[in-house]
Amino acid sequence: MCGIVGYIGDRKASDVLIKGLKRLEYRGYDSAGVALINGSLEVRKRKGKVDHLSKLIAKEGLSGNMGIGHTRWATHGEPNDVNSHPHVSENGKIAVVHNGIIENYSSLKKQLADRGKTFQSQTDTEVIALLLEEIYNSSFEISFEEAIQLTLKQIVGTYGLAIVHTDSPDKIYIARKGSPLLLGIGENEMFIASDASPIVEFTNKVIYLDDGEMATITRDNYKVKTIDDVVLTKEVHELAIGLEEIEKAGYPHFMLKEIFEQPRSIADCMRGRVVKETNSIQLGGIEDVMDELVNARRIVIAACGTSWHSGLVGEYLFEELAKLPVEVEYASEFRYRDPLIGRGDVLLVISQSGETADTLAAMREAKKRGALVLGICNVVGSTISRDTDAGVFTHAGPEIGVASTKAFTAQVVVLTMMALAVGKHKGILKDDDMRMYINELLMLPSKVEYILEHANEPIKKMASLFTYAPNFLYLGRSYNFPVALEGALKLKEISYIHAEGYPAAEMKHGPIALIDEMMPVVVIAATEHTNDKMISNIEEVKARKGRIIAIMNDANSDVKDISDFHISIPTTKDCFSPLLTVIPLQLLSYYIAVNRGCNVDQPRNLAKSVTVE
Ligand code: UD2
Ligand code: GLU
Ligand code: MG
Repeated sequence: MCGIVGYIGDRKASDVLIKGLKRLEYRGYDSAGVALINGSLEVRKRKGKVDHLSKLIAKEGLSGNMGIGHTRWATHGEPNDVNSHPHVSENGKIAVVHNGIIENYSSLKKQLADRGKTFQSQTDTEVIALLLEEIYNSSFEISFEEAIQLTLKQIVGTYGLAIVHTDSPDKIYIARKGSPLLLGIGENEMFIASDASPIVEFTNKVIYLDDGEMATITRDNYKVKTIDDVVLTKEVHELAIGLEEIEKAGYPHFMLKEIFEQPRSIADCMRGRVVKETNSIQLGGIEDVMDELVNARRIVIAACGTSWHSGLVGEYLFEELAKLPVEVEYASEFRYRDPLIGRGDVLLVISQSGETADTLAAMREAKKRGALVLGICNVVGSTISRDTDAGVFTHAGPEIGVASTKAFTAQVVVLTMMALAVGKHKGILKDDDMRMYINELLMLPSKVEYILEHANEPIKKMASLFTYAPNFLYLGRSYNFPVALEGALKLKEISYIHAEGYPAAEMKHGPIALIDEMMPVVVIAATEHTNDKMISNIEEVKARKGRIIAIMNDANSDVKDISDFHISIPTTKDCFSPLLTVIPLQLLSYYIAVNRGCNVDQPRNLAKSVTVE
């Protein structure tokens, strides 16, 4: 999920690597490290900024002309010096840097431990170093390249990998599955990186590795193969873009990049946790507290902003799938009102950064009163993730745009998995129910992908018609009521248009007075059991000349005929609907904000992580 660099040539490798790591800093990271081969393997790694690492290297010195480096965004094990990459084999000869998640890492780790291997870190990555060493040392007949292939065949998950070995001090090995890697070709020197930003100042000739491919690189040559040993001829591309564009992967803003990352981030969040083979949900983070959760009197969810909206979706999920009563509170209100919470209750706090001040305070208040305190955070090692009794990480990857998009969907995925796990544990969901839900869950990433492919252009066009609307109303029912709130918040945050979200039926009790031909009304009509009701609400708006933008699906095709605009999305179970319906709303707010010339990634007056009350 974070960054990789590598160099082999005549330059001082540590300089190239540090510079490259600094170029990758925009991605957000928690620690960094390098490994160089110069006679022996030299590793330097540090928690925190690349600057810390660079000072360490300046102090201790580090010579050599080849090596690999990494900025880490922890998924497995907290950000500290030991968990930083590179990870080294037991004999100190192999170093590995890795982006991504090894899904079957705990079973591999157990097998290696049973065979007497000792691990230094809590990372998933270290199993690669140890397994590779074991396979390579198992026979004289195996080349290092073959050992890498055999290792990768045992690995389930995603990786961008760079590997060095003191036995081949003139080679860097790389491999890719689901996490990007490219090779930069210079004059008698080669560069590798997870995106072009560290390479662009040295060369514009690059080769993009595809999934299932690996390469062996020397200073003046490279050989690309599949991991099944089929030799490939790769096209050499010319880089013709600037640094800024590279950092945003070609998107004009981080927000749009993050919206488009959602098929991937949703899959990452479910990786190793939604297990089709065993028809189960495995959330290691809450295993130990499952009994307490199952027997809880109620869950109180406390959060702020977008996380509060995901909490509201959580209420519907837990109450439907696990029959567990839930209340959702603004963290700021909860902390200041002498809340009725104690032993037998669960407080679940949700925060992207894990540092939100009010949410932290709510967590401390509930802890003091004896409740079990659980967290859902995106940032491993954050204060909330450390101070909660247990929890689940969202693994959405670093989110840079201030307006949250992929963190929201990942939070909803975690809440969904939690509700299913509790429902199963309580015996409310039977095996057949679980099978049905799991099948549907696993289809969500491709359904989100479908929406991004098919709805993006129509929404862009539609947005231009509403750029100067002074107000917006968003209506939804059931699972899509929180999505209406989230859609309105997205628009407010980045376009500065006044927008309100309402449960559709509440419209009659006030906001209907606002409706006239100037008022666009976004109607989320994609939950099957409320379809008829939504149609009545649309008619009510139309009768007052409001303009309807409908988010709908085939199960509600009548909506098409009575709306001014409609965005069609795939169908899913009602309880998973927010994960699809929110996507067009993110895009709509994005394009309206862009049309209005707003600073989308850094809206005025807002900060990414609100660490003040
Ligand atoms: C965890 C470990 C992983 C591996 C795996 C074994 C981490 C980050 N993940 O992944 O390395 O050992 O288990 O199957 O080390 N937590 C909180 N509050 C929060 C979020 C998380 O206390 O807000 C705790 C959680 O209870 C667990 C740990 O942090 O002890 C990791 O949570 P996770 O969601 O990454 O758990 P899992 O099983 O996916
Ligand atoms: N899963 C690995 C870790 O937690 C790699 C994380 C990354 O992509 O930075 O160390
Ligand atoms: Mg309730």
